[in-house]
Amino acid sequence: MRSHYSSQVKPELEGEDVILCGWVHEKRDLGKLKFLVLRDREGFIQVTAKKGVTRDDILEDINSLSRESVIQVKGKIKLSKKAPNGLEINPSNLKVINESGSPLPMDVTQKVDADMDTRLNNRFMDLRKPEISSIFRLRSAVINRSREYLTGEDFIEMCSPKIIASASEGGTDLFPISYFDREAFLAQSPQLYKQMLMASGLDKVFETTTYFRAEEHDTRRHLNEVSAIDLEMAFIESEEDVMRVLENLTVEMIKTASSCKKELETINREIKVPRLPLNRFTYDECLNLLAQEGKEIPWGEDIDTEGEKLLGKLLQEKQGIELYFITGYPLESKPFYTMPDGGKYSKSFDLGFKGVEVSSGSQRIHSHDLLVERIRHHNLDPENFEYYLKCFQYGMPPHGGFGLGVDRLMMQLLDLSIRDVVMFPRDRHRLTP
Ligand code: AMO
Repeated sequence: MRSHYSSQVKPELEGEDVILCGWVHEKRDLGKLKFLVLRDREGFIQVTAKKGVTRDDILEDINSLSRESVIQVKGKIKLSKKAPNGLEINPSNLKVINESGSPLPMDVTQKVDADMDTRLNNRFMDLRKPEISSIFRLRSAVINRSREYLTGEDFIEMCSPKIIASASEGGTDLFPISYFDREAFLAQSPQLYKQMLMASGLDKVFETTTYFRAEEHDTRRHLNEVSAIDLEMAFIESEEDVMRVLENLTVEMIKTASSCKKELETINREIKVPRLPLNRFTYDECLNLLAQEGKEIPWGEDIDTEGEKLLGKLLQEKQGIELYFITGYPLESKPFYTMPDGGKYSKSFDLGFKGVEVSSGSQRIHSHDLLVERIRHHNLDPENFEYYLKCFQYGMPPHGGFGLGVDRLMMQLLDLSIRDVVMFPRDRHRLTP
């Protein structure tokens, strides 16, 4: 229906006829002159109609059109110093494709700030704002790069089931569903499936995936449906091999974000690309750093949100570090599949980004008997994991992996809340749209 997007209309094309399609963003009536700003995916363009020059029916249509109606405009490109991009369209035809109702449920011109609920209730309209759609164009570029990078590193894309029979990350955060006459759950993660693939000989797999977590948190960093990149690799010497993939991948994703100049300009952000290798801090070092600031965390407990934030602030302000690993967590704080590291520690890591955990991973246990022991230790029943445990009895190589929360990464990258970077977020109170 269109010959050009607004951004493709350039001064060199002066005098040419173009056909543009989009929404009526704004209108201005100066009597003899009528202006209409047409908005499409790529930007804005001014349509200028003049009494005595433009056809009367077009002038009438411009008069009566409601904002946000969908139109098709055919016209000549004319250079104009007064027009926003230095050019305008003089219409020879205007087709009203679908008239918008009014009043509008929210303002698209950003003259009136809407609250988050109004924005999410009208997400289709919220997304018409370039500052909002830019977030998702950038997100798309970043995810695309992750897939490109990992396939380039010989990882095979997998697809794990989202309807599962038993918990993968502990039993408390599951959404139960009815599966014909049996109980089933929405998958918390592809954890058990990606590990099972390590016994298949595929060696290196990843998945761009969805986690379903029935966590009752209501914060700016938690959702109940999460996008993540899950990865697992076999024949590793230690979790260090996995960390190297994670740091390379994350920095590639950040680099891609930093190259999205137009989007960053639209949302008014700058992105710093971290240097490799990333800094590593042990859990014990982090506890010490926090204790020096008066934040005591008993050994063995998770670093809570407040602690994470404080740590992020300290590293950023004192050492200029934004992206960092925390290694050597207490075994007790990690899931049953995590490889122990000499007694009370584990071969695990988290990736922190400006005070928020964006990824966690570990080397996994590959010995069947130790795994059964750890499952029991976590008060889980090995019988429920029979299909998983079987893979450990017939040739399982040493392996490890991570889950990288894409929503969290985007949120930290752009200094926004998690709801800003997810098109249709799911939280405790939101099930529509
Ligand atoms: P974990 O549970 O730490 O690990 O999840 C991995 C990453 O996913 C993101 N994430 C979330 N983001 C927003 N809201 C939530 N409710 C939420 N829950 C998790 C975080 C987190 O770092 N199987 C392991 C990964 C592995 O070891 O391979 C796992 O799921 O960014």
